[in-house]
Amino acid sequence: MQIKKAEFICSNTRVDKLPEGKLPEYAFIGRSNVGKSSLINAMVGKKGLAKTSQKPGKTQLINHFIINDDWFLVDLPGYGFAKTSKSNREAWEKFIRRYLTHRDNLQCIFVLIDSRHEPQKIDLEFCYWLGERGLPFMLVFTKADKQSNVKSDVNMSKFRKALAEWFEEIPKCFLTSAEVKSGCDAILETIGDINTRFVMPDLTAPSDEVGYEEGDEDKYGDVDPDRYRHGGEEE
Ligand SMILES: Nc1nc2c(ncn2[C@@H]2O[C@H](COP(=O)(O)OP(=O)(O)OP(=O)(O)O)[C@@H](O)[C@H]2O)c(=O)[nH]1
Ligand SMILES: [Mg+2]
Repeated sequence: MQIKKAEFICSNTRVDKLPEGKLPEYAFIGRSNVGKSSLINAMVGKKGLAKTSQKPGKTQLINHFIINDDWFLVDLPGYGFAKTSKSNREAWEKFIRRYLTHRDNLQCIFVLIDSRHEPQKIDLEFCYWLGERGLPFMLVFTKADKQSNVKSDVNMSKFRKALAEWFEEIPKCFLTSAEVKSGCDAILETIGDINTRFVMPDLTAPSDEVGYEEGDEDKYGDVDPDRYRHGGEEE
């Protein structure tokens, strides 16, 4: 797929304030610092579209980008960010999980995994969580330029093997590097394929099932959208 246009739309913490789900949507998720924002920039060929940083915890909101006026690409905050309080982490997890389970136009969740490491419990558990809910996902191994292909292949195989204990069918895997832009075209081809089969969800269905609880909004009170909004300078 050729990328002709890639634009930032908005940053959110609330599922009921997201852009209307009329287009197919794809989300990037994974541990903090795994390279989600960098890979989005590499895929669309626009450095600085999604904000990146050497410090984990850069992306803190649900960030929507529209690609070719045709589909949404979503950059999510990373999980497993150690430098935050337990209650803050739980609040984040809650809003991300709510997004993943309530976004009807979400076609595929790309789970990013650092190809340099052996399977990590936190990544495996997140995949199990998606599997239990029947949410469609694929695996994207990142930072392949940092070690030999042999090492990446070994780690990818180990991860697939660990998943095979739980899953009958192992999801599709991609090996990527944002640095040398490898693996990006394969992901874009897959997205292009899925786009051709997209059926718009019933947007008139009642949206009162999002399940907000009183006071939820306050839990995200320390998020300053101006600080975390995308589209600014790369650090
Ligand atoms: N060598 C190399 N470095 C990468 C690659 N992808 C990302 N990085 C670096 O890893 C760091 C984290 O990248 P980000 O894209 O900000 O990671 P993220 O997953 O969006 O992080 P959070 O938003 O904090 O969850 C940055 O210093 C990037 O330059 C890659 O493919 N190769
Ligand atoms: Mg990020």
